[in-house]
Amino acid sequence: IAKQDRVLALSHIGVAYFAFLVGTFCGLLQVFIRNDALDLPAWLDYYQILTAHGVLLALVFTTYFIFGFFITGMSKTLGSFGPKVRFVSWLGFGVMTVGTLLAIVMIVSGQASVLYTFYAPLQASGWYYIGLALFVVGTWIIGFALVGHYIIWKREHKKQLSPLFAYMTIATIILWIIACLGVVATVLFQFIPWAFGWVDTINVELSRSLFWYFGHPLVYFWLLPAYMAWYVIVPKIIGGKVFSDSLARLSFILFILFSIPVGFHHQLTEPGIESFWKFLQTVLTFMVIIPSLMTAFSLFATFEITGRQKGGRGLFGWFTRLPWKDIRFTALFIAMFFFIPGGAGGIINASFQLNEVIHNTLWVVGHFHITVGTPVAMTFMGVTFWLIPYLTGRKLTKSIQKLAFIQVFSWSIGMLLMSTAQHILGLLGAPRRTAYSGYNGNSEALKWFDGIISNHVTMAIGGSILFFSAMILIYIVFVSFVASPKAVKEEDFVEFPIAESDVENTPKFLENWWIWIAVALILIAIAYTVPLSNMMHHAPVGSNGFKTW
Ligand code: HAS
Repeated sequence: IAKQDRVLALSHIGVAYFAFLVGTFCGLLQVFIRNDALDLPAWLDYYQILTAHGVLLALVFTTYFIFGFFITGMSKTLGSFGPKVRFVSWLGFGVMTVGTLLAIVMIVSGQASVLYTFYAPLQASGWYYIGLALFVVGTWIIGFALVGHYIIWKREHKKQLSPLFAYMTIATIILWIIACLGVVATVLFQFIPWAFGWVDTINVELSRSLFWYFGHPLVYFWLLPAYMAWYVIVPKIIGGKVFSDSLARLSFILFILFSIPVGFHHQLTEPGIESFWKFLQTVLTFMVIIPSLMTAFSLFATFEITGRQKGGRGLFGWFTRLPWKDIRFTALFIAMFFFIPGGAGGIINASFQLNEVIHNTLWVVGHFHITVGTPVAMTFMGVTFWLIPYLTGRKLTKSIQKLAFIQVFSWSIGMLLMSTAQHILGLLGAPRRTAYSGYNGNSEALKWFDGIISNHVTMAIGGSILFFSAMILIYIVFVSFVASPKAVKEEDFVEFPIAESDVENTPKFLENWWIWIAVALILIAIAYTVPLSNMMHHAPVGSNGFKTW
């Protein structure tokens, strides 16, 4: 791909890994505080570190990495960007980075210890919300640039289906833009006026609902780029092709339809929302599980077909024919493996009654470490190993590959220990989001930590192994950016693996975005209009006589 596109992509990936470095350090502090092994100085607050950890890893690392990946893949599959697309992308990068810096300054200066979910009535400095708004606007600008690049390609290739990678990128951007409407509404119309003191109250229930309207599809904004690697890149690495082009496209469409009208499954224990609407959104949540089950089916099929083609016999012989020594594959396979318990945990969370048991406990923290923290993050790691050398034109040396194995295995072990402890402690009743890790010496609470796995030490050991793994990764990233020898010979150049995908039988209507956007909006209207308008109707009245929106 063109040099300028490489620089653009590398800038995104560079910021992503800087956020990763600081964010994982905050994670290390986190587990030691919870283990009562670290007393923070008076100027540093537990919630401040927790906010930095969540924002830097869950929002900044993921988003920058995702756009770096999209830019590379779009330039690779649709051709290099034109000057306009490139200019708009840089503009988006600039706006997003100004927003990120503003938000980080607010967190570091202790004026935004409101966690990454920034629920009202917790209040941060108004500048924090401005930073968040700029961050989202920046992503929209880059998103529009990528959509523009796609439209130009479509004009030149009339009646052709776009390459699978580009199709999936556009689907993810559509999902992201519709999802952000909720968070933009609450930030602009509720948080900013309230935080700057222009109104004196805030409608808490409405703000939480608008947040989760955004918050749940946010997790699919993280997941879908990982699915792109699983669908498009893994088959190429293992020497096969995409199992079914239509199935892959359909699963992305189902995410556009069902990932948004489901936010209430994060609010099942909250008053102010009638049970009927919670129930409806629970049903829709079960619909959004289907594309993940389709993905699992498709991956198993790809593995089995390719393994058999390579001579694997018997019921499981194909399994041994997969390229286990190739870190690009092994990392992604382990990532998928973690998503089996991760997804099962999600189904438990979404079950209306079972949610009563796990809500606001450490179980949820365990859940998101084996969804975004491993399947997604480890897929990004597995992609990083070849993506940076591909962009910098440097070698992926044998020693780096060995280190990458150590990195991926240590991450897996660390995550296994930490998240298992969190799940068990959560089931026993340990709350999340609390600085009181000793639970004020409550003897009943201290009994939770009696078991070997549920011991707080397990969590700290897991967290320390994770930090060790993170530092190896930072080293690999650094070497791939600047220190590894330049590739000169043909065979030293690292490829961007893209699998063949047969489009002959793929129905064209799958790429008629307007149909899917319209159906998505109808579902959102059904799931949200009545409950949101009820919330606005009962909104508190401020001292100025206006209802606080
Ligand atoms: Fe979740 C809370 C429900 C998926 C992230 N989730 C969270 C939070 C985060 C998060 C960050 O209903 C906490 C938010 C907060 O701070 O409060 N989640 C679900 C459901 C799914 C789900 C139904 N979550 C995710 C993903 C995330 C993520 C993905 C990040 C990327 N989640 C919930 C609920 C809550 C929640 C409630 C609120 C809890 C509460 O009360 O607070 C589904 O999408 C899951 C479907 C997935 C599957 C798995 C398919 C498996 C595949 C792998 C195949 C493997 C292969 C390898 C091929 C059905 C595709 C095989 C190899 C072998 C050897 C076998």
